Amino acid sequence: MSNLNSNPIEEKVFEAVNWNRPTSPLAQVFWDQQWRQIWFPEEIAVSKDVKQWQTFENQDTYKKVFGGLTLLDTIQTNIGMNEIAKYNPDLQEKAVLTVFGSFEAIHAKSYSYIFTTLCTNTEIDEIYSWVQKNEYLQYKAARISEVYSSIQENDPVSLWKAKFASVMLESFLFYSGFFYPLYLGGQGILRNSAEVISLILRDESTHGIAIGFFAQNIFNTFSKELQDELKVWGYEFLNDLYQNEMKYTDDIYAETGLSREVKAYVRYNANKALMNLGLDTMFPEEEVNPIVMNGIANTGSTYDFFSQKGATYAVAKVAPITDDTFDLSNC
Ligand code: MN3
Ligand code: MN3
Repeated sequence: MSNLNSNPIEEKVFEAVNWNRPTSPLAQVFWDQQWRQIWFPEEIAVSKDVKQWQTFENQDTYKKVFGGLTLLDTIQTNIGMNEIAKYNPDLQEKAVLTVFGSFEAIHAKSYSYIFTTLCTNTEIDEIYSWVQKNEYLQYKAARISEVYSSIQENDPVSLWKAKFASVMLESFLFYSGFFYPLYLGGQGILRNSAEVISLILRDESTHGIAIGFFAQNIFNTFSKELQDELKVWGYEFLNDLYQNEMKYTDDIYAETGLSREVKAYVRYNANKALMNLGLDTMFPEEEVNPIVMNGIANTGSTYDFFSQKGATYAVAKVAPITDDTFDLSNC
């Protein structure tokens, strides 16, 4: 009973989220956008891919790609969004991050839906066991999770680092995996599975931009000295993950002869991740396979992001995200 009479000075005051007074400039916009994008894997007829799958020659790479993506989305659900939302001081951003976390759970589950449609139980068990054994996959999971798990209460530096790591995961590290279904889907191969990936990719684009924006808001409060120090940390972190990603790509794409093209796409997305964080790009511009670049444009949906701001809520059939989609200068 003594706890009830503890010193009032030590008592935590619980604050209620108040959406009537904006406390984070774009929280409402990101909230609306994420809900507008709601989708479930079962809405996509992956079973139409079964026939092509039976004669598809690079099943091994395809399964590994999806196994790797499942691990990253599992971490993003259970550690990433949970930890970042927990320590993020702004209550509106916290709500947005929690919603993002729910979508991560949908992503992680959607690969299982594809597996269960295309693969036997034995094959599925083999993939999940491969995930636990692949050193490059485990390495990136460990590096990202470590930053997520190091956030301290009332410590904006560790929170910024976690948001940096989240953007690395969502805008950069997923793309060695996204490449393959987009590359195939763009050529009419396993198109329905590619459609699922394009829906995940659309969510990740929103997350990368939102979390990058939230990270920039923290970064801008730091002194020039601290910013410089954190930039060094950030580029080193990215470079370490990049070296690992090159080995991962060689490992899983060996049988396809596509490694070189996947790597170009990975570098392109590493630059995009840096841009989301308001930092200078790191890799020179190079050509990316146009089939993959058109991967999301081919999904046949239509929609426009910020132009719908303030419009009546509608569950629209949504569409490709392009470089112009999240032009924050319009807000
Ligand atoms: Mn995800
Ligand atoms: Mn995400």
